[in-house]
Amino acid sequence: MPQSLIHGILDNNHGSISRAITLIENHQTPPEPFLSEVHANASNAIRIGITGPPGAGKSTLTNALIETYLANNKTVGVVAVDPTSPFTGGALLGDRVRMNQYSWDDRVFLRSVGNHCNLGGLSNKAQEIGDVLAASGKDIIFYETVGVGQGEHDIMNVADICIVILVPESGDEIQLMKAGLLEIADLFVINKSDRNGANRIATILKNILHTVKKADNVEPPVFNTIATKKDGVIELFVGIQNLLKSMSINGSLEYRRLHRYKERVLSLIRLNLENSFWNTDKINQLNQATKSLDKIVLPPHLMAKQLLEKQ
Ligand SMILES: Nc1nc2c(ncn2[C@@H]2O[C@H](COP(=O)(O)OP(=O)(O)OP(=O)(O)O)[C@@H](O)[C@H]2O)c(=O)[nH]1
Ligand SMILES: [Mg+2]
Repeated sequence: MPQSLIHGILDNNHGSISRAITLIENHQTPPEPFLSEVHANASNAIRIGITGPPGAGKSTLTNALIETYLANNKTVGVVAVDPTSPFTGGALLGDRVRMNQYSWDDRVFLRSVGNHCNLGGLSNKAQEIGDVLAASGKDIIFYETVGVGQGEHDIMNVADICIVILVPESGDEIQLMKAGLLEIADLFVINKSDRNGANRIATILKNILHTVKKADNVEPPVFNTIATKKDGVIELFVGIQNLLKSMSINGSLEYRRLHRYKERVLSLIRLNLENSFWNTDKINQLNQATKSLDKIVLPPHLMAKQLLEKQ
């Protein structure tokens, strides 16, 4: 990766940012000086995860929040992660974000990425992409991802705070509990509050949050919005900023960032060890041994031991 690309990113050149993200998406590990430069310049951005069911209004709400952050002199990057599409280099997924009014605005950078069926890999990439955006000077980075029951847990590991968006139709008490959303949400939004049942679901949710305390004992606030009319967006913005402030004071923001750093190191080590372990010989041995069920003679732990001891 040429030095000019790094300079481009640090100068907030959106073409350079885009090229760097494509390199990351295409599994090309950027060279060490690049990563160091990016990391050295990437510490201050706030990373906000936004998840919720398909069509809940995540993009519309993100769009409205972008406007509010811009009005408060903050610059914004958005990474929309589409768990149903493979990586495409970002070109085809653009319409999913539906925020093209910012194409020529150098205060806002938007990018869609696919999932590539590998959430461990995805969260590393999503973090590297976040680092690039942070190094370009973006103050706020949104990760939008469709919450379909599991993937959001992984993508949420990349954010400082997580916003879960529900709609009045999001179901009864039991469904909310089952969805496992309580543990990941720092803040809830009931969007489409122009529809029937918005107050009802907000009340149910608040009751649940009051009785089921999270590990950190903090009760996530609940906001009602109508994203299409920008109703409730200022209140949500203030809620986010207050949450960040209290997390910064009580140390949980620092704790999460440290945890994230450690997880990244651990996952890179895992990746590295696996890559250096497997060679054609070992892959062949495992494939031979697992050709059919009646070919299997060793219990799994002995098979693993044999492979581990192989030179
Ligand atoms: N009535 C109503 N419609 C809304 C509201 N917010 C968003 N919508 C509409 O809901 C539809 C989906 O909105 P998106 O913002 O694309 O939802 P999304 O969650 O990003 O969707 P995916 O990324 O496809 O999962 C659009 O037609 C929006 O105009 C709202 O507050 N009220
Ligand atoms: Mg969307």
